[in-house]
Amino acid sequence: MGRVLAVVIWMLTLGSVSLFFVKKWWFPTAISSHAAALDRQFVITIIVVGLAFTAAQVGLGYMVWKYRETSSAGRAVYTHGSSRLEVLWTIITAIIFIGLAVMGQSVWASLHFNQAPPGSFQAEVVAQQFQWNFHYSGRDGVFGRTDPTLIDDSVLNFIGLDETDPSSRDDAVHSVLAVPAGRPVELSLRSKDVIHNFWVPQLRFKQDLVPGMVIRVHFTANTPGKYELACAELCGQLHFKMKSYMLVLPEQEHRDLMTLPQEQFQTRMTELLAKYQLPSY
Ligand SMILES: [Cu+2]
Repeated sequence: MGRVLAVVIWMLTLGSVSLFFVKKWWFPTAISSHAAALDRQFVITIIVVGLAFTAAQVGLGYMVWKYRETSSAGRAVYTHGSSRLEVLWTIITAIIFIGLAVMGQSVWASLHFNQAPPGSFQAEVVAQQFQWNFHYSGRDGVFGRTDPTLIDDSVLNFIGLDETDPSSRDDAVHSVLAVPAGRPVELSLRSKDVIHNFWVPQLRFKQDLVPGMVIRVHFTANTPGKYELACAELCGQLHFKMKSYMLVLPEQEHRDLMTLPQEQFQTRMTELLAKYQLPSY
């Protein structure tokens, strides 16, 4: 029985590790400037963790094989093990994992701690159960005033836009995010109710939207196209419906869209959504 168990352990190990070599299930192609660095960090981590996992499982199988029950085996004896070895491998593990964290944090910090480059395209994001609202500043580049007391979903004023403010006249609000290709984008993320999470897999980051906070993130998307945008935080019963799209548009097409008045903006957005296809996985 011991031998069978050892072989099962080895087979499971081989099976699960081989999934990473098949490369059938992997990330969708990345489209953002920082994605290569994040992917590199991920691959390094998975190799290190994969080696440790394989070594531990092979060792486990070996022990199960070697110390299996046999007719000649005597009674089991208790052993405390080796404190020196325990200290040693704890230190090695700590060095490896802290090392990985330090290596990864520079990529992470460049996204989350640094200011967005000047001239970034700005969009305000207001998440709610269960939809995304993207607020665009329109032709004047100035966001109209918003006020939580003006929020009224029944008249489709999801973000509380103050219609009496002159800068809000050319603003547009849509459930789809449209960003320019090759230009830095800064999003200001807010939530009206519970914690949501902004996630476009091709951008390689997720960011929570927390009620009462404005969280800024920036990225540069380089490949024009249509991408799925999901809420990645279980935010209620209809969480699964909280999905939308991110359109990455060539700069001119994006500029044209942003200068359209509200009604034409909606129509153009529908056309663009039909024009671009989702990437195949
Ligand atoms: Cu959500």
